[in-house]
Amino acid sequence: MKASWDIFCSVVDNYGDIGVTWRLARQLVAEHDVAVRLWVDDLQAFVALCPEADATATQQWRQGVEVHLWPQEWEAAQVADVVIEAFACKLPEAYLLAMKARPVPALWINLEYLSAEDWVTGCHGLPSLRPDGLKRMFFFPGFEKGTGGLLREADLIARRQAFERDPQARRAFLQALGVYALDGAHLISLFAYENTGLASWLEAMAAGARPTHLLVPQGRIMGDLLRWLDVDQLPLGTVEQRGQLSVQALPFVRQEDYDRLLWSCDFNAVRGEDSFVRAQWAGRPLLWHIYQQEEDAHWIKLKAFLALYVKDLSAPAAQAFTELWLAWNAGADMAHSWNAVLEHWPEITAHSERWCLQQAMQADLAQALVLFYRNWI
Ligand code: TRH
Repeated sequence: MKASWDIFCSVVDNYGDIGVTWRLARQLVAEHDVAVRLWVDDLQAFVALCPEADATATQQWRQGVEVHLWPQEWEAAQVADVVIEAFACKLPEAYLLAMKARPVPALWINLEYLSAEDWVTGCHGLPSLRPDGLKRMFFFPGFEKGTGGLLREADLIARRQAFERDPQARRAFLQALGVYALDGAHLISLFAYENTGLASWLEAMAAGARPTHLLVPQGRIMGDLLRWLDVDQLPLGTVEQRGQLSVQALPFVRQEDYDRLLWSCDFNAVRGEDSFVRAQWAGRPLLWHIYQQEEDAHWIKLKAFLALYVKDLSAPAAQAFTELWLAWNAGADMAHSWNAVLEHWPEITAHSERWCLQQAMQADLAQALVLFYRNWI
């Protein structure tokens, strides 16, 4: 009989919580032949990533995953063999009681946020014993040996590389989105939170030596963009031109198409957790807008990743790249660091692919979870 997995996801805000858990659920079903129930408390966010989903259904099957609306009143449910509590989302009391009563204990895993900080390897896989006798294991995704790795479908890199070898596929994908970029223009995607640094970046691109076409999926950065363009709206399909910069809004596309968008661009600005990882798998230069945490805890996380990422770049390229990321996350002026990054473009581009292939040598997160379970039983 297949092992059963329950994944619990509470959508705190935005799309990262459901983005990660939906991706993990699909991969477990597709590659590890397990039965997965995904419990989500906000189906609207789910529908954004998987548009054929029904935002009103209490239960539905999507790509082999049994997706449930996380009920307000929990009735006794059969506890799965493996229980994933994503991002400490707090399991329902009734479910915990059922876990306690289970004759064969379930493996209870708290799937943590991604961080490149040093302490992660020391905490990955550690148990925490609770007064009620239940044991919860802490599972940390990460970039280095000794962590749980990153979410990556087994064929992802091969699919991306096949897409890159097929210019017609790229053109067709972009044209379906209404994108007709100039030959030779830098194509950039922009997915970010509100950012006061945006105007200076746009100015720099508008004044640049070569054309840039900026693609902006619907989202939180739109207000800053409209303000700089000095327009009330940017309807889908229209292109606003300012100097060397053309700007186009895109619809929020399904999760699989967002990958293709990243693969189609020369540079991707991403945010949060899942798009950040996907941009790394795209093997292209990226700019990360990290999710802000209380007491500025996110700066430590940002700098830890940067230190790791730029290690193999030349000193001037590493400096330009680091300054760009720091400026973006501080909402500061981007002009100087953007122009510096442009000077090191070929090196940074080659490094992005190397980083991707190096990271792809690690076991992926789904694989690591399955192995963790096997070792546990
Ligand atoms: O949306 P995010 O900012 O998500 C989060 C949440 O805020 C969460 O609470 C926080 O804890 C976490 O960040 C760190 O960014 P993220 O993680 O990149 O999630 C976005 C998802 O949306 C990702 O799965 C990619 C997907 N996406 C699409 O499917 N289509 C699109 O057009 C775009 C722009 C994104």
